[in-house]
Amino acid sequence: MKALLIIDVQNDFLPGGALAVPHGDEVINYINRIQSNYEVVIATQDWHPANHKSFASQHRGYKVFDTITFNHVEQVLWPDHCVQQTVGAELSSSLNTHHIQAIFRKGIDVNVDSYSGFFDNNKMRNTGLHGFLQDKGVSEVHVCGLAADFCVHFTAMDALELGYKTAVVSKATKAIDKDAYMKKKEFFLQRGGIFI
Ligand code: VGL
Ligand code: ZN
Repeated sequence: MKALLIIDVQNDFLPGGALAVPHGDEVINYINRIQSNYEVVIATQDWHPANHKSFASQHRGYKVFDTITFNHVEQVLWPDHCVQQTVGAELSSSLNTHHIQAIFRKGIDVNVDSYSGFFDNNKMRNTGLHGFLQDKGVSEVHVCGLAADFCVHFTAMDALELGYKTAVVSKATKAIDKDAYMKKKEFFLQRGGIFI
């Protein structure tokens, strides 16, 4: 069984949003078109409390896109984004949600960021996504959505590590930082990931 994982197609990651991914809106039509090719379709939603520690606003003396270390992991400090119950956290109204069988929320723990749809960044907690896919008999996942260099990348890396045949859908993802994404792409390919 093959699953499509639609990562964080939320208003805050789209043009005009708090953490807008350049050209992020351009992936939506393509994602809508391919959904019917999959037996299983799920979505993730970045879902932060208003005082989430990944926000630069929570760290005196730091600004957006600075990097700090906490809980022994590197953390980029983001603008406030995808705050629970806000319009910015909603899935885009342009996304066809009819095929989506389940939505997995992440980044809920105030102290830990969660780029991957499977695990928190410190790998202490899982979202239930792996169990869901196992129950459905999924062996192959195709990952799309936003942003290519963060949540899509780390979801795809975890999928590989969990033993799924894993592809990133190139036409259905956009990066926050295209140049920095190059290195991450290499790493994904080295681990056995593919781009389709
Ligand atoms: C994301 C940065 C912070 C993403 C989420 O969805 O790629 N990036 N939170
Ligand atoms: Zn986030």
